[in-house]
Amino acid sequence: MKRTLSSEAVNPIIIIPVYNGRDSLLKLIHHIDLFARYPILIIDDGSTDGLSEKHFKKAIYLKHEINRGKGAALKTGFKHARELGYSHALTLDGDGQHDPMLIETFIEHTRKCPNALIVGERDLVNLTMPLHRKLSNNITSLILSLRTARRIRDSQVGYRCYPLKDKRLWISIEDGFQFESAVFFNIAKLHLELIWQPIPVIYGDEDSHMNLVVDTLRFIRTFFRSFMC
Ligand SMILES: Nc1nc2c(ncn2[C@@H]2O[C@H](COP(=O)(O)OP(=O)(O)O)[C@@H](O)[C@H]2O)c(=O)[nH]1
Ligand SMILES: [Mg+2]
Repeated sequence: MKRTLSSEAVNPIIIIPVYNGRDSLLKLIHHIDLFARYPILIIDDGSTDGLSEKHFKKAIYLKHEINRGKGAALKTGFKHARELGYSHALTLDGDGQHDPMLIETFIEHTRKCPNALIVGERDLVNLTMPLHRKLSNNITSLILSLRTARRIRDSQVGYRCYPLKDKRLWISIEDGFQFESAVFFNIAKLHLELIWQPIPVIYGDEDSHMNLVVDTLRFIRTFFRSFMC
């Protein structure tokens, strides 16, 4: 029988992984403060752009001494949040592509279904996204859907709300961008519920840190690993 947390047990923290994106991160935190009143945990993944603890009055700031990847940063954040007693982690990208106005909508889903993973769903067909990112997002979403026998609508999006209680959801060998795709294998294995929340994505002229060749090869490795563990 699935164990259900009561809604009073929902005690979320916002986690933002960042790598060399100081200015957009500071702008984002200012926006979050306008829309949501949750504690914020920043995981600085070895930034070299001068980001430091002194930039934050209220947010908790943790730093990896060297760049270890988005997945590694998220896992550091989840572990820390869990140790501090938080039940859920709302994650969003530090580059301002995720609208903080929707944080409360994600948390509302979590309050109704505390064991579910809530995932943002971008319009991957019509979105004005760089072509290689659009292709990569659509192809990995299709492959993951076939592999998990679940409809994976947006496999790489970073706007999510994770339940932290059962570590098996977010313990993964993946340290890079593939972490967010690998989580869907865990969802399928654990038979957890997935809730999709449509989100707009604000694409400006910022670059993607993803490398088409390297990250595609890593995704293929993630796919094969899913048969082994
Ligand atoms: N911790 C960590 N986060 C990263 C790294 N690279 C990117 N990010 C974060 O991941 C988010 C998504 O990366 P981004 O390059 O914007 O990807 P895209 O918008 O999906 O093409 C960024 O906003 C950062 O917050 C990294 O090396 N380490
Ligand atoms: Mg981005």
